[in-house]
Amino acid sequence: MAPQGGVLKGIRYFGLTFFTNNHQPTTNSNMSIVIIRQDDKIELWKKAIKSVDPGIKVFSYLEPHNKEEVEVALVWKHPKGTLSPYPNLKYIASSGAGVDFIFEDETTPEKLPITRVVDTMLASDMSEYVIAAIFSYLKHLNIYKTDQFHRIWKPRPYHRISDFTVGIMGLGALGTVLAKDLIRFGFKTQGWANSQKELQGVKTFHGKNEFDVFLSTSQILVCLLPLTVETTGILNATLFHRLPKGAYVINAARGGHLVDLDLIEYIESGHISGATLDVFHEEPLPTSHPFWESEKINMTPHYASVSDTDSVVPQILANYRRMKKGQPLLNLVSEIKGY
Ligand code: NDP
Ligand code: OXD
Repeated sequence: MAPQGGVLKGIRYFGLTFFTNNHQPTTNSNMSIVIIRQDDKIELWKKAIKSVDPGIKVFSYLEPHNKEEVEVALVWKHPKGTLSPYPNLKYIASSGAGVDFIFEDETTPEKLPITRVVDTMLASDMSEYVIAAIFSYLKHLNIYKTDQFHRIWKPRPYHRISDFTVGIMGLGALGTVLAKDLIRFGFKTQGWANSQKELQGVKTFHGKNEFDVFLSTSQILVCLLPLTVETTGILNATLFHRLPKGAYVINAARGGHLVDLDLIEYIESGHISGATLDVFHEEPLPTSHPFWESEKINMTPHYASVSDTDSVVPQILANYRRMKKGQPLLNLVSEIKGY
């Protein structure tokens, strides 16, 4: 594997998998949540939290507030170093499914539990995105659009659902929902995970030993893995080589999974027929990046599925209440697995 860009350089795993005695619940009603993110959605999240529980104090990290009162940091791609000024944090909540950006921040306070989003809407949105990408590829929709601009009338080989096996890397919250949806459409569906799975109608593989067989039979490969030390750079030349000739690749997980230049090389050689990419090493993707020039790469701006505040805020607040009562937090990230 050839990790690209040192995505997880300085990765650190946190030491707690549940809410322990180190973090006793507090009865101090002055305690609050801080929202730390760099996009323009802080007010949206504040409003959504307030609409469910008007009594909770919620601050943007950019507005004046007492940092000592803050118990929970609700984060999404926070600027590095912005968590350390909070001395009384009880846990860090990612407002998305991924937590890689928290591990990447070497200044994140140690020994704090991390929670993430596990949400049915997030999962069904992802499934819709991947299925849209698959059908666009199968029916050559992007190619016909380009042909249209050049006034070209050229029917391409006809593809049917029954012609393809879709392989999903990652059979977690998102991969499982996608697998079930693909089965409903009639796709031959298989998946690969760390641990053994049983999923009706899905051929399942697990671990390094079964990876090659999984790859060699996946004509459409979808990456829905978390970004960890193990999975960084996993979509590389060795993997592409093992896919059947003409395979199509969809990466909707993280840019750090992909070795960009290996993909370009394999697309140019014809071994990989094309790709749909939603995530990139650097977002927004720099205008000088070669992906912009490739007709066989379809890109979306990290938009495959986005946490919906109405759907997600109740679980954020449920965890907040659990923390207050000293109960174990839900949707914890495992310190051992790193996801
Ligand atoms: P989960 O943690 O629920 O599932 C992860 C899956 O990957 C599990 O099945 C796990 O196996 C498997 N896995 C992890 N490491 C390995 C490994 N080394 N080898 C084999 N299998 C492995 O995550 P989600 O499904 O909730 O989300 C997946 C990722 O999708 C997120 O981490 C995020 O990066 C990305 N994402 C992207 C979005 C977008 O808009 N582009 C939106 C939301 C999420 P096991 O089950 O055995 O543990
Ligand atoms: C997520 C994402 O991890 O949006 O939720 O990428």
